[in-house]
Amino acid sequence: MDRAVLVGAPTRSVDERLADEHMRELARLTDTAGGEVVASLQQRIRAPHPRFFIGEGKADELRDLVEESEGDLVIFDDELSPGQGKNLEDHLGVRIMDRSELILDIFASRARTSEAKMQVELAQLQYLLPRLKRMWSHLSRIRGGIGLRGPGETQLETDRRLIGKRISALRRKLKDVAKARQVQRQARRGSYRVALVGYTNAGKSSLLRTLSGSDLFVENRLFATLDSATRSVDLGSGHHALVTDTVGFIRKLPHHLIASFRSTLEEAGEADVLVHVIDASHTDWEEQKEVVEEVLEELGLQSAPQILAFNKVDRLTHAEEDAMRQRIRSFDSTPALFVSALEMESLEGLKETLKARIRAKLTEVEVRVPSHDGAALAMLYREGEVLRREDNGQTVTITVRLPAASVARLRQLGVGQVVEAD
Ligand SMILES: Nc1nc2c(ncn2[C@@H]2O[C@H](COP(=O)(O)OP(=O)(O)OP(=O)(O)O)[C@@H](O)[C@H]2O)c(=O)[nH]1
Ligand SMILES: [Mg+2]
Repeated sequence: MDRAVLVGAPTRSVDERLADEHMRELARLTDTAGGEVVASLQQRIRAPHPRFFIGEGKADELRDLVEESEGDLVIFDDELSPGQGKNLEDHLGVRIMDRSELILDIFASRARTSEAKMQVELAQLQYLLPRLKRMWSHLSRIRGGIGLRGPGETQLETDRRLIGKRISALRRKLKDVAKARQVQRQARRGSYRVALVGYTNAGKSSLLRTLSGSDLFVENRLFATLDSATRSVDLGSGHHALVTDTVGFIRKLPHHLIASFRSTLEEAGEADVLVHVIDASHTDWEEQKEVVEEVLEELGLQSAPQILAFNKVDRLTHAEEDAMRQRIRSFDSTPALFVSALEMESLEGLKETLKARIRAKLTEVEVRVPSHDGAALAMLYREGEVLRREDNGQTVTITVRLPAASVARLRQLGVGQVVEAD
């Protein structure tokens, strides 16, 4: 296990409490990556120093600290330039990582599907390319996914040209996968689609697990989920939604990662509504919420319809919950709900809200079908909400609320007579 020394260098404008929280988060990331935190150091800076990011005196102090604590890895909370990384490595004599690299490393060890693996590898290679000189020494330590150690690829794959080639190959393959997924998505057209987004560890997977009663990986570590998973959720009264769980966001998410996960996240963009899951029990939920909003903006999703789900309220006292409701009221007009992913009953409000949205999208039509057309009748009951039914011998007249796609299909199939009700 790596013995890690953490370094934070917040600018003077960041308040104390937040700066501490950022260090705690870096420690959690280190733990998630399998490292052990043996020491940490902070310096307030006005602006990054060109040579070491932190000041030169502080860099000497860091060297002593590394020695004292027998650290073999130094992790910076901020992104280092290739030059700074190299200078620090020379000065300290141990491996240097920055936050981006740490996150990439976690993603690499956690990616499961081939698509996620390719996305992470692409991001890693793009990060690696300008830092090749420094990386050369510890390339072999980068775990999984990077594809440099596959069979028959044992030697000099680190060459820039080859990495460049690999990057284009990955881009091509990912494009194909994205295309295949689009076909899959088209098959889902007509269903109401919900995407769960939010900060890592907010409880997205837990929420979907409870809503759908299916098995999904949940863990009290960062980035438990890297691959989006979609489940059908029964909302009651014959309504269903397809709910997608997505990768969690984090402060200073490396932009290469956002770029390579873009196509997976684009799926969120096609959803009818985004449910933004917030860990209400986290002291810094407001900052986390802002981070998520920033990433959504980067993905061009800032104006997608949203519902805020304040999760983990089981951990709040009534007083805390009340205070929070007050705070939220002052925000904006985004609908907000309090839930606990661990308690099914607390999710009723969310289900009702989704149902109301589905209803608002349905078109009410009157359909007259021959009474022997069992298939058509079954379809109406399956896909819609039947409001009235009149049997008059040869024909059945059904008033039903249907998704637009079903109405179109009825017309296409020429099933009976379809009249839009008003
Ligand atoms: N007390 C409490 N714990 C919760 C609740 N929802 C989730 N958790 C816990 O929070 C941790 C993270 O839950 P996940 O569902 O894995 O969170 P996630 O948002 O999917 O996280 P990533 O996949 O890492 O982005 C787990 O330990 C859950 O058991 C809740 O409503 N109440
Ligand atoms: Mg998850």
